[in-house]
Amino acid sequence: MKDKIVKTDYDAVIVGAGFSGLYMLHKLRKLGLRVVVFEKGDGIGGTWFWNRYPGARCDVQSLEYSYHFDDSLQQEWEWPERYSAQPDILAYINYVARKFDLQKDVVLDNEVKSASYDQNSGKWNISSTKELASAQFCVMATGCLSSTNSPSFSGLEKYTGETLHTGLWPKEKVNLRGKEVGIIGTGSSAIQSIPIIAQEAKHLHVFQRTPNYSVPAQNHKLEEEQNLIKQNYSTYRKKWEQEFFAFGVNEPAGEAASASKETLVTEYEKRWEEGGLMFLGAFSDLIIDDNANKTARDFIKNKIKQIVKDPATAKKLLPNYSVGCKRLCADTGYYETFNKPNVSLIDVSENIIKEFTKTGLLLSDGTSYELDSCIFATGFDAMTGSLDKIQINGKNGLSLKQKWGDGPRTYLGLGISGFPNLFHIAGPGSPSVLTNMMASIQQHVEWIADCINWMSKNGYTRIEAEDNAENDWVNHVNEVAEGTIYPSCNSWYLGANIPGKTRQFMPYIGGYPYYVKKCNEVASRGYDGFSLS
Ligand code: NA7
Repeated sequence: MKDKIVKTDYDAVIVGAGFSGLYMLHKLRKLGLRVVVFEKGDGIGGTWFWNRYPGARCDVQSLEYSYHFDDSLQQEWEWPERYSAQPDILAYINYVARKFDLQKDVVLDNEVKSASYDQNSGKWNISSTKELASAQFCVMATGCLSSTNSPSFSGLEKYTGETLHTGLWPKEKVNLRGKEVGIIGTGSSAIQSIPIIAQEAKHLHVFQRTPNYSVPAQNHKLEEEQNLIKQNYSTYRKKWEQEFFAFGVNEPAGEAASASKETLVTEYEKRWEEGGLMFLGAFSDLIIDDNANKTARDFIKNKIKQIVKDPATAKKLLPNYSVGCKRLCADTGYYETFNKPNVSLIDVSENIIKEFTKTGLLLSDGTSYELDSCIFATGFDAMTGSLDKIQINGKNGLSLKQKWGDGPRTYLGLGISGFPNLFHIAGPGSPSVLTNMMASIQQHVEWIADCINWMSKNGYTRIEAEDNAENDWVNHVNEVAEGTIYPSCNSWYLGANIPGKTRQFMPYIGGYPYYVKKCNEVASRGYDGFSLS
C-alpha cells in the first residue's frame, strides 16, 4: 500500500480542520498559496466535531463565539440561543466551509504522524495516513483541548459494560435510558452533561475527585438582541476585543477587597442572574487577590448550600480553592440535579477508584458499584497533548518532545525556536483558552497570514523565533501568572491533571489587549524576536 502514496509539494500544510485550521486555509488561499489541511476526523469542526456529549455547549455567547472576518457571514447566520449547543456550532462550521468552499482543500480521515524540518530544502516533510507532503510552512491548528485524557484504571479491560468519553462521544445516539450509569469527573463536560443524563438514566452515580465552581448560564433563545447586535456588529466586536478576556463583560463594581458586604451581595446576585463566566468580572481584583476571591467563592458556596437540599451532598460539592483557578463552569441545572432521587454523588478524593470489575467499579474501601455504562468525563491533555502525539523534529533533528521536556516554550505562543517556518495557533504562551477562543484564533491566524505575506514581499523564505525572545516571553508568561490566583490549585492550565506532566502555567494571562499590542509591535518592527533569512 505504502508505495501508492505520492508526495505532494505545497506552500503550506495545516494540521487540523477546526475553527483555526479552516480560517488559516481561507487566509492563505487568499494570498495565492497552495494549501492543504490534514484532519484526523471524518468531518470538520475540531472540538465541536468530537465533543458531542449530551448537553455540550459553548460557554462564550454565540454572537461573540463566531467568525468576524466576513460581514455577510456574520449577518446571515442566525444563532438560536445565547449559548450555542454543539450541533448548532457544528452546523455553523459546515455552513462556513460551504460558503467559502473550504472543504475541497481538506483531507479528512488523515492523521498526521510526523513533521520534520529538512534544513537542506528548508521545507517541512509531513507524513500522514493518506499523504506524504512537503511544504515551506507548517501550521499546527491542532486545538488546545483535543487530546483526551483517559486515566489508566486498573482492571478496565475486564469491564464488560459500555465505556464512553465525553471528548470522543459517538455520532450515533447513545441510549442510557433505564441504565445504571457512572460518570467519572466533575469538570465542565460533566457539569453540562449530568443534568441531561440524569433525565434518562435509571440511576446516575457521579464520581467526584474535586468539586468545581459553576454559575448558571441563564441560557435563553435569542430574539431581538441578535438584531440589535447585528446592526452594530463591528462596533461590538471592537469593544469586546478591548476586554481582558476578549468577550463582553459589564464594568466591574470596583474592588471586592474594599467593597461593603451590601455591595458584594448586590453585585454577585446581579451577575448570578445575568449568568455566565462574566460572573468573574464582578470586581476587578478577583483573579489577583485571594482575599477578594474569597468573597466570590463564599457567595457561590452559599448558593450551593441553598440549592442542594441534602446537607451532606451540598458539603461534598463545596470546592476549597480559589474560584477561577480551575476554569469556572456555566451550567443549566447542575446543582439542582443532585436533588433528584436517581442521582448520587460519590466522593473519590480519598476513597479513590481502586479498580474496575467485570460489572462495575470498586472503591478503595471496598464499596462496589454495578454500572451498565461508565462515562469518562476526565478531560484532556491540554495545550500540548495533540502536538505530543505527532513526531515533530526541527533543526538538527531536535524533537519537540525533547525541547518541551521541562514544559512548553514558545515565543508569543506562535513560534518555537529551533522549528523554523512552523506556526502554532493558540499554542502555550498565547492567551487562547483564557479568552474568547474565536477572538484569539482570528488574531493568531491573521497575524500568521500577514507574516507570511510580509516575508514573501520582502524576499524572505525562512522565519524562526530567537532563543532570547522565546526565553523572555516564557519568563513573562510565568511572571504574570505568578501574580494571579491561577497557579494556586491543580488545573489543566498547569498540566496538573496528567500524571508526570511538568507543572507549568501554559496560557498567557496578561490579557488579550496587551497580547495583541505586543504581537502588532513585533510585526511592525519587522518581526522583532524572529530571525529571518
Ligand atoms: P476537566 O475540566 O479537566 O475535568 C476532568 C474531570 O475529571 C475533573 O473533575 C477531574 O478531577 C476528573 N478526573 C480526571 N482523572 C480522574 C481520575 N483518575 N479519577 C477521578 N477523577 C478524575 O475536563 P472537561 O472535559 O470537563 O473540561 C475541559 C474544558 O473543556 C473546560 O475547562 C472548558 O474549557 C471546556 P480533578 O479536578 O483533576 O481532581
